[in-house]
Amino acid sequence: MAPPMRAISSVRGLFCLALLAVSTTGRSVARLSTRACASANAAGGRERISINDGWRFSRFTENPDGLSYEDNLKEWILPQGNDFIVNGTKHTRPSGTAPGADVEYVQAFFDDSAWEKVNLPHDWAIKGPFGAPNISTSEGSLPVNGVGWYRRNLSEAETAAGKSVFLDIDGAMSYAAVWLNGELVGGWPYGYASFRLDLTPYLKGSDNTLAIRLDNPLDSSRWYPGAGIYRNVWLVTADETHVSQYGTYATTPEVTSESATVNLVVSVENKGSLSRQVGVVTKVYPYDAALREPGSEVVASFTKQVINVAAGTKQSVRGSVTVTDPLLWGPVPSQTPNLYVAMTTLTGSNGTVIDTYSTRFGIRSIEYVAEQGLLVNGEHVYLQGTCNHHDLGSLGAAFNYRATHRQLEMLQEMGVNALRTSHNPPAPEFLEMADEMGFVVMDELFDVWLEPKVTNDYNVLFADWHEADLRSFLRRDRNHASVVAWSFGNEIPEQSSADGRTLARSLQAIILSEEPTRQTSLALNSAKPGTGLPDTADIIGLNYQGEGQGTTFESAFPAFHAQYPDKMIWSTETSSVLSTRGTYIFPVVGNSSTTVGVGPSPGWDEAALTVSAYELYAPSWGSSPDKVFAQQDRYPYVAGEFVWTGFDYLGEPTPYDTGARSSYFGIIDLAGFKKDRFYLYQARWRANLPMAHLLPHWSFGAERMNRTTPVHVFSSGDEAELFVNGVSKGRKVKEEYEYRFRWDDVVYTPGEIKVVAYKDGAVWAEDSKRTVGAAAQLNVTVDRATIDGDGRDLAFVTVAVVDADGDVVPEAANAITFALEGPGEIVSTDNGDPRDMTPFPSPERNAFSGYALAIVRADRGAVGEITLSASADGLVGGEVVVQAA
Ligand SMILES: *[C@@H]1O[C@H](CO)[C@@H](O)[C@H](O)[C@H]1NC(C)=O
Ligand SMILES: *[C@@H]1O[C@H](CO)[C@@H](O)[C@H](O)[C@H]1NC(C)=O
Ligand SMILES: *[C@@H]1O[C@H](CO)[C@@H](O)[C@H](O)[C@H]1NC(C)=O
Ligand SMILES: *[C@@H]1O[C@H](CO)[C@@H](O)[C@H](O)[C@H]1NC(C)=O
Ligand SMILES: *[C@@H]1O[C@H](CO)[C@@H](O)[C@H](O)[C@H]1NC(C)=O
Ligand SMILES: *[C@@H]1O[C@H](CO)[C@@H](O)[C@H](O)[C@H]1NC(C)=O
Ligand SMILES: CC(=O)N[C@H]1CO[C@H](CO)[C@@H](O)[C@@H]1O
Repeated sequence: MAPPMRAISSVRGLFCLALLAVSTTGRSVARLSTRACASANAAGGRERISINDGWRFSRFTENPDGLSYEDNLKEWILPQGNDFIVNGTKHTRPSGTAPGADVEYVQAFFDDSAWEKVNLPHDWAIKGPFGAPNISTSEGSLPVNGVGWYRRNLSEAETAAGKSVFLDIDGAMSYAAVWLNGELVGGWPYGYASFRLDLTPYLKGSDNTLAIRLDNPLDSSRWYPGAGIYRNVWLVTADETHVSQYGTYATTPEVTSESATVNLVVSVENKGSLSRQVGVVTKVYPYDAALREPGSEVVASFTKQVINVAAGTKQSVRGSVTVTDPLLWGPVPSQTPNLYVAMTTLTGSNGTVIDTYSTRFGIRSIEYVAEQGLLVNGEHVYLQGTCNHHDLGSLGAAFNYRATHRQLEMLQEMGVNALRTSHNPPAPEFLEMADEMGFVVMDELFDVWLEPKVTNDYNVLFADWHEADLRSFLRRDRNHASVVAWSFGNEIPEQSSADGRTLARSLQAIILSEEPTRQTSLALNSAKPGTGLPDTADIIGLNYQGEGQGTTFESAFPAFHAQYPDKMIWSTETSSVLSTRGTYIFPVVGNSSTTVGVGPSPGWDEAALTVSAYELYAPSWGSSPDKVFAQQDRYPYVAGEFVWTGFDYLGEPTPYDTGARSSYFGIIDLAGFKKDRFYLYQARWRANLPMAHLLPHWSFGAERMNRTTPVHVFSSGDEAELFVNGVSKGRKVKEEYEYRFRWDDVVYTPGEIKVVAYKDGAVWAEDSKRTVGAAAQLNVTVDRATIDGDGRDLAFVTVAVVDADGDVVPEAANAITFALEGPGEIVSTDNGDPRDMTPFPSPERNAFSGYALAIVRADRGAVGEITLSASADGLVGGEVVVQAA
């Protein structure tokens, strides 16, 4: 046994491996990898380093190399899935020379100096321009198609006797094929999958050339998929006998506040040519959320087990420990997301450490109760969820830790406690954040099975890849405390057929055989009780039908509840309300069950391509938030809802298929500015937060003078009184099944509207809006005053167009020019207007409804002040200083 001090430092060293994946920035990765990971490595551990930097990239709209997955790569790439095929047929790598050996891009001698220098994660399409040839508006009109080649010198990877070297790619869009030193290693076609390649057999000393080919066919997605190596990439070096990829599986079958059973399976892989005797030891430490490291106190130790692992095989050991007085993981705000770390050490026959591996997990129980909903640690948690696409607005699909964290912070501010990863596996870090921040997650794979939604979507891969993709997804994500359900299909076209049922049963069987501790779900928009799919998944997941689509209140909940009395029901997709931030269209027609279908309708301005932000207008399948709330409240056995969507997202520009770049569904717009709807959800989901929010703005032109201009209020109070220019318009009580206060007969005259909300008879919150003056200046603010100078961390700079008194001018659309001084760059700008086709990197951006955004990144190694200034003709400009540290 090592002495105590050494034990702690080696614990930290071990944990660097997991921290690498969760650290905010490349800088902290570097810091950790030199400090802690180096010591772990010296102690015989593994090393996992980021290889995001230093790539060369080129995109080709015509196939430049004669390669194609379908025509010549497939047979060579299929064996990559073998580790994840249990029931199906494994594939054998063909003999002979693999394709691509004659392509110059894979050769060391190829001169790539004319190619673009890029750092990963990288989305080749996000810079635009919009209107890309051959790209549908549903894919966002951005140039996602074509073949992309990435090259990098892999001097970090070294051949060493007894070592294995792996390339871990968290996500590459799509049809990845990887060559090392001119030889095809393998690949993975599904663009949302994480995958590992064993580079060991292809390494040549430390002088290695890595080349990765991606291929995005046209019509492969119903939304903006992004393009490129858009997630993190890692190089893992370990002893050839090591803990396998996704090689641990922690479960907590018995949990009380006094004690918990933690079961752990550790899979050990021996890639060497000799049988190996291996000792497996695991200790459990609490996770220190503040330091983002394990604590030093061992709370439980698994009994050491010694196994013989034959050459070229894997072997698992199972153990069980009791943790007394466990700190449970649970969703905020009622619970705390405590985590633990299991540190596994493999030792050779003479006691030398040969591998170290950390597994972060949570101790918690989940129950799915048909009459009540989800219980976490015995407590009922009503699910206040959003559906989330993977893009990050103007940053595209390229994963960024800060941008993702900011989205989750905003959702939490609104009261969200549940996330649906619609409709594909998220970046691994998304789940790390969900664990740490205390969200529950419905983790989703598959938007289609065999029947397509668009020609080249996953339907072309399903037969060959569904088992590998499904098992790989489950193994990657199974240790996340936040994940409470596996969704294996969204609005699957075959949802009502007998064939669909057969297929669903086989997928359900795979999930059950791989990961039985969570229930499964499907998102069903048309299947009825007793038809194809509802019979198969554990949880009944309904898209829209539970609330009643359109204006009808005819709910599918009772029929499903009657037919499946033992299954929990949740609304996997709700509302789909559309709106343009800050845009109000008159007359305001309709009540809380208003829908507008498709086509010209009240609440829409088809010429302007806008939808009114009274937050009432949904397409034919949707419902206002208010109607969804009412239906959820009428059927209290329903576990909760996942609103479509938290944020606007690129592509699928409903309702305007032409003329818009992004959807209108978001509660928050593409730039991250809150629509009025944010406060309607906050009022319900954070009932104890005193808040009131008035709409519309009160700065209309002469054309609204003396005209009926309804005033609506979103408040967590139970009563509210509206004053128009000091005159009361009456005090209203929120009746049962009402979720907003409405004064629909207010006549517009300039001045001030003010609401006073009450709760239990006492003043609870106030809000007011007044008629503003002309735009006078730009008010520039930043989300964080200091960012890491690591080439990755971001500052989000907001510009508000304000009048002489500092009030936002609600319809301001001034042309703003951004400029930056200091060691950083403007990555992108936006304003949340779905119609704005200015390329995202442009430093010139019109304000929209009073606001514009610039995203600033500090250079790698930057220290000091970065000044971002904003100017506009006729206005006093503004600036903000961000410290890079
Ligand atoms: C668009 O599609 C046509 C027909 O398939 C093809 O000839 C052309 O090269 C494509 N253009 C681009 C820029 O992808
Ligand atoms: C233990 O065995 C390994 C090979 O398995 C060897 O590299 C190492 O030097 C040995 N250590 C000791 C202390 O004998
Ligand atoms: C494996 O295949 C057999 C025969 O096709 C089938 O009965 C069984 O349900 C399958 N198991 C899983 C986990 O898919
Ligand atoms: C709400 O409006 C719809 C038409 O949009 C109408 O059919 C319905 O009766 C109205 N409901 C109430 C309660 O006024
Ligand atoms: C609005 O109403 C007021 C009072 O009735 C009247 O004096 C004024 O002329 C009206 N203004 C317009 C633009 O109609
Ligand atoms: C203007 O900037 C100040 C900080 O400089 C900030 O507190 C205030 O909220 C901003 N106002 C608007 C309308 O953005
Ligand atoms: C991708 C990359 O950095 N390639 C470089 C590898 O090294 C050779 C020789 O130093 C350079 O010519 C390449 O540009």
